[in-house]
Amino acid sequence: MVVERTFLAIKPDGVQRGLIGEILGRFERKGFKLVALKQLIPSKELAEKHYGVHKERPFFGGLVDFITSGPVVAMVWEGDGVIASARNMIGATKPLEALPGTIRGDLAINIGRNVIHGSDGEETAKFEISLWFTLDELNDWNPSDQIWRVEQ
Ligand code: IDP
Ligand code: MG
Repeated sequence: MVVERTFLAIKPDGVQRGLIGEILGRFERKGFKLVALKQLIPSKELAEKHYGVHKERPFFGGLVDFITSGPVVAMVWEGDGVIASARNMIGATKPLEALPGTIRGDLAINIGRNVIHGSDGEETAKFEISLWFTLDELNDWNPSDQIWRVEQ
């Protein structure tokens, strides 16, 4: 069993719309473990690195302006299969195509304001966690109900 970690971030629209509790609650109830959490207004440099893979796309400038426009809630979540599972819980990039029951399917309508970011694979998760957090911000801990979360 390989325990994974993923990077998730509630984007400025999710923070401004008061959706932090709703979103955190979904990952908590699922059974994943929160190992890092902070609110910050990302610098342009951080935003450009984070979305570097999209730098040739026409929406890149607007995306960087948006993500640096206000507070973001940055998180690291841990658990079996958390990278793919979080992507499933987030839903499709285009909120109108995201299934009901997913975060974007339930809470968003606009591709440029789709509430949350989630790492899309193992390498991306590693890169994004180290971009947004220092090692000492990642907490190793065991929830008292851990026995109910993992395969026996
Ligand atoms: P993802 O967030 O589902 O991984 P990506 O394709 O990696 O989607 O795109 C990153 C972010 O860039 C999206 O979440 C969305 O906010 C924004 N984005 C992607 N495609 C478009 C577009 O065509 N117009 C405007 N914004 C876009
Ligand atoms: Mg992506």
